[in-house]
Amino acid sequence: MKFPIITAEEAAEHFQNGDTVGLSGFTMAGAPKVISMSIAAKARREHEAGREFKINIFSGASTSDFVDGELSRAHAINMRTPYQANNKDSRNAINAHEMHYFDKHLSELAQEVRYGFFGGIDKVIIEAQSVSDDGEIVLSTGTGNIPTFARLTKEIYIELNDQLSPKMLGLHDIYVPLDPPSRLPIPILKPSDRIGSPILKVDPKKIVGIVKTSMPVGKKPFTPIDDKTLQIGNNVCEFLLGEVRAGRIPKTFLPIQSGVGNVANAVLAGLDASAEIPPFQMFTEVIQDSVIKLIESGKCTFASTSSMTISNDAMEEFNSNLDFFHDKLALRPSEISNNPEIIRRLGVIAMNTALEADIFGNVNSTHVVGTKMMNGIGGSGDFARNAYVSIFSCPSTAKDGLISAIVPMATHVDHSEHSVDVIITEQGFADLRGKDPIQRAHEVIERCAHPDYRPLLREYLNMGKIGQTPHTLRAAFAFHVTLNEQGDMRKTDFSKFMN
Ligand code: 0RQ
Repeated sequence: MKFPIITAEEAAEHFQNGDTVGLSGFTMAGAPKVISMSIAAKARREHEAGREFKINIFSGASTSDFVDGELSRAHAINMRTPYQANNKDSRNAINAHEMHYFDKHLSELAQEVRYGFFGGIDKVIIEAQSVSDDGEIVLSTGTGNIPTFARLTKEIYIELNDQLSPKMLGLHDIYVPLDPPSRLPIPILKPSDRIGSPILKVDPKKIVGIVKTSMPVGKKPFTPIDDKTLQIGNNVCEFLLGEVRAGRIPKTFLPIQSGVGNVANAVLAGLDASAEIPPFQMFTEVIQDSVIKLIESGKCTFASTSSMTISNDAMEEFNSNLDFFHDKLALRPSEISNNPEIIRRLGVIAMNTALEADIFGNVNSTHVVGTKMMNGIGGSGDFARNAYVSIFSCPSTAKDGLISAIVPMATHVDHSEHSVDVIITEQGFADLRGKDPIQRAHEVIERCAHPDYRPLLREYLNMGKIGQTPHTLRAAFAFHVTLNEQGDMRKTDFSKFMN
C-alpha cells in the first residue's frame, strides 16, 4: 500500500484548533473510533498547556462514545451537527452552551455543506474496510455524509478496521445528486434499485495516512423488551393490519421506515409474527438486529439504509453469512436513504418516536420540558413529513408516571399536526387523519393518554373557548410548570394558573 501507515496519535497531531472535521458513518456504525480518541487526548494536552483547542464536527448522524463522549469530556468540540444521541457528556455540553449544536434533518446536511452554507471541510476521518492505491474505498457499516465530506476536504485520514469483512464489497450504493439547478430525479423506483457505486472514490493525493485498527464495529445488544414496549409494538401492528384490511395499505404492503430502539424492535417482531402481513421491503436510515432476523426469515426481502447499527453478535452472524445478504441490503449516503423525494414517491410507512405529543397532534421529539436537548431530530422529520402514513409512538408516561407524554401543549414542536397522522402509546392508537383539532384532542386523550391523566386533559380541553384550536394560554404549560415545581404532573391544578 502506498499510503503511510501511521498511529492514531500521529494522525491526531495534524488536527488543529478550529479545524472543521467530517466523519464517516451514521450512528456508531461506520464512525471513526481511534483517531477521535487521540484528538481528545491532544485537546487535553493543549488545554493543560494553556492553549485553545476545539474542532467543529460534521457527521452522518450520532456517533459513539469514542467520538462525542471522548471529545465532549475533553471540551474539544466547538460546533456539532447534524445529530448526537444517547451521550450524557455531549448532551450536557450542549445544554450548558459549551458546544454549539445545530440539529438538522439528516437528509439535508450533505447538500447544504456542498452549497457552502457552513464553510469548508478541513479534514475527514473515514472508517474503511479497504483502500486501494488509487483511492477506491470500501466503506464500513455506515455511510452517512462521507461522500460529500470526502469530495470537499483537503485531507483524508483512514481508519482501516480489520473487523470488517472483505466480503462487504458490493453492499454500498454511493450516489451523490447534482445540485440545483442541475439536479435530476433520483432513479430509485423501489428500495432494491441500485443507482450508484459500491466504492467511494477519493482523490488519493488527499490521503495523509492510514491508521490500522481492530476495534469492534458492533454495539451492545438492546435491553430486553418490556411489557409496555411490547404493547406499543402490538398497537402499531394492530393499526397497520387495520389499514391493510381496509384497503388503505395495498395487500403487497409498502416500504417501512423504523427508528432505533426497542419500540422499533417490538414493531418489527410483531410484523414478523403476523401471517397477514406479506413480505415487505424497508426504506429506512438504520437497521438493527431485528431487521437482520427479518431478512433471514424472508419477511423483509430488501433493506435500503444508511447504516447497520447492530450488536457484535449480530455482526458476527452477518459476516459469516454475507453472501446471503449481498442482494438484500444497500448502504447509502443519508441524503439518499432519507431523501424526501424518494420517501414520498415510494409511499414509505414512517414510524418514529416522540418525547411528548400534545392533544392536538404536535410532537416534540427533542426537548425535555421544552428546554433541554435530548438527542435531536435525526431523520424523523425527513420521513414523517413525506410519509404515506406517519406514525409517532411513545409510552404514555415517563419517570414512573410523574410525566405524561400526552400534554395540553407541546413545549417544543419538531413535527407539527400537519405531519402527524397517528399517535400510538401502550394505551392504544389515535388516528388523527381527517379530524379537526377538537376531534383530534378527544381521540388522543381517550385512546393514548394514561388513565391517570385523562381527567386533567379533558378539563384542559373543556376550558378552551376561543378559536379552532382552543388553547387556554395561561394554562397551556401547567403540566410542565407543575412538574418543575412539584415534581409530578399529576398534581396539576389548572385553577392556580387562571388567577
Ligand atoms: O429517560 O433514559 O433516564 O430512562 O427519555 O425515553 O421511552 O426510553 O425512549 O430511548 O426511544 O427515546 C424521543 C428521545 C425517545 C428518541 C426519544 C425520558 C425517559 C427516558 C428515553 P431515561 P424512552 P427512547 C432515528 C430517528 C428523535 C430522533 C429520531 C429520539 C428517556 O427516540 O431521540 O426519532 N428521537 N430519530 O424517561 C421527560 C418526557 C419524556 C422523558 C421520555 N416527556 N419528558 N423525559 N423521557 N419522555 C434515529 C436517527 O435518526 C439516527
